[in-house]
Amino acid sequence: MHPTDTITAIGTPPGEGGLAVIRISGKEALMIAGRCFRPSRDGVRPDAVASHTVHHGHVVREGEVIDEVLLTVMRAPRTYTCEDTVEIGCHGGVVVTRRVLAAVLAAGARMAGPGEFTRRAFLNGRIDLTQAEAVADLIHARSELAARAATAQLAGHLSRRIEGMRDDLMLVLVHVEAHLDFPDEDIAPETGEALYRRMGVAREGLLGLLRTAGEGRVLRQGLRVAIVGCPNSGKSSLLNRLLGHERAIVTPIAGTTRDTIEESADIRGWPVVFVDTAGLREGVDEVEREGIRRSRQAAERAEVLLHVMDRARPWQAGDATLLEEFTGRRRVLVWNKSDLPGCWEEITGSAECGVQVSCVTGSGMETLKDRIAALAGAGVLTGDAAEVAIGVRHQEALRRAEEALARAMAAMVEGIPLDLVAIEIRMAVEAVGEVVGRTTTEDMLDRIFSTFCLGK
Ligand SMILES: Nc1nc2c(ncn2[C@@H]2O[C@H](COP(=O)(O)OP(=O)(O)OP(=O)(O)O)[C@@H](O)[C@H]2O)c(=O)[nH]1
Ligand SMILES: [Mg+2]
Repeated sequence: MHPTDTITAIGTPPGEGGLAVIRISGKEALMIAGRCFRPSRDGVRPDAVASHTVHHGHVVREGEVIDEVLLTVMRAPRTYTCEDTVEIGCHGGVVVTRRVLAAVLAAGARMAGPGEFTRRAFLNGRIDLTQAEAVADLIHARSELAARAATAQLAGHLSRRIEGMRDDLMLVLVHVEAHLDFPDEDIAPETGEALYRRMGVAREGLLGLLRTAGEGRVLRQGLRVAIVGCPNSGKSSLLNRLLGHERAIVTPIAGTTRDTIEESADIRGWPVVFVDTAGLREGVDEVEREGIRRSRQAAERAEVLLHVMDRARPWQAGDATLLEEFTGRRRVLVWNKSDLPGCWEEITGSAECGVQVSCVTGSGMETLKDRIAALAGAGVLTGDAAEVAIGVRHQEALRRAEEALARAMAAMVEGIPLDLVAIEIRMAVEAVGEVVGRTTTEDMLDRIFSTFCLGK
């Protein structure tokens, strides 16, 4: 379980930059660094210097100087992985970085797999599984709220909730199992009731966490919002406005957009993936028909639709058909071109109130962004995301825990033998424990860490 070899990888993104960092972690890290580092001051040896110190020198390989570097030496256990760690800060060129890495590999380190440094931090007990996952969430965060939620998870907010819940369930389990040792004695009614109440509280806690799954998913994957409507209604103009730059081509010609265009944006802190689509009408030519097929596909895949309508031209039969096509979907009706005289009033009698906007003047955009943000969150997370929003893996395990607990509670009510109740409670304890990684399998860890970047 506990790895003993020494791993290395480039910790910074590939490409050109001012600096790059090559990490080395493991028992031999200081020795390996010593083999490829020539200090500027005589006598500085990575395995002899004090912990958490920085040293100037050169990386050399077979006598050849590869780069001028700063070497940071950090001894276990106060490091990211809890192991001896060396970080080499070198120049940020693609080739020079690779050559420094090659020198470290030649000195005896092994190339790290994706997420292997974080995996070691987990295996060495510095962080639990939800915190390890938060590292990946933080790196991939595409909005401010997403980054803040990941930081809170990394700080252990979710871990503490989970551990607290697990402790409560353990207590119940211990009580129930104690009674199993005396099969002739019935559990006293008041004890039974107290246990049942405790289980109810734990179950409420589980349900509360499960309610954050929707927001957790949006924070991690972004809310998919398709911009749909008739040709020329201003869909591409709206995309550009929401992004704040001219991403899509806008012309007065109906049928300008053919292919779907996807772009991410940060809307009131929420990560949102906007998809601009071809205007929906009877396709004129083959290319446009294919575009329209893709529009409908994008609309289907989206969680929210922005249905754009041009109020400055007379109402047409097609408008009603489209409104009809998307009823029942989570959508915002966007009445565009409010800077021009309107030809028709908003559809009245509909409970949906639209948002009046102008892509030319920008009026109404703030209201529209508020509406999109409101659709992103179900209101579980507040503005400051020091809260918890669970991910898909957590959701799956917690749901299993909740179901087992519900069965245990039902069994108690029905007077089913206590050993069966205990089995269900044990299942719940184990499922909750999986979230923080108390019970893991190699497979499960492989799956989690394979989504990490190299060098993390
Ligand atoms: N006056 C005014 N014109 C607008 C507004 N929004 C878009 N337009 C104009 O409407 C025309 C069509 O805009 P687009 O954004 O290309 O429309 P679209 O819905 O993407 O059109 P297709 O890609 O063909 O389906 C362009 O000439 C825009 O300048 C607006 O709010 N006010
Ligand atoms: Mg367009």
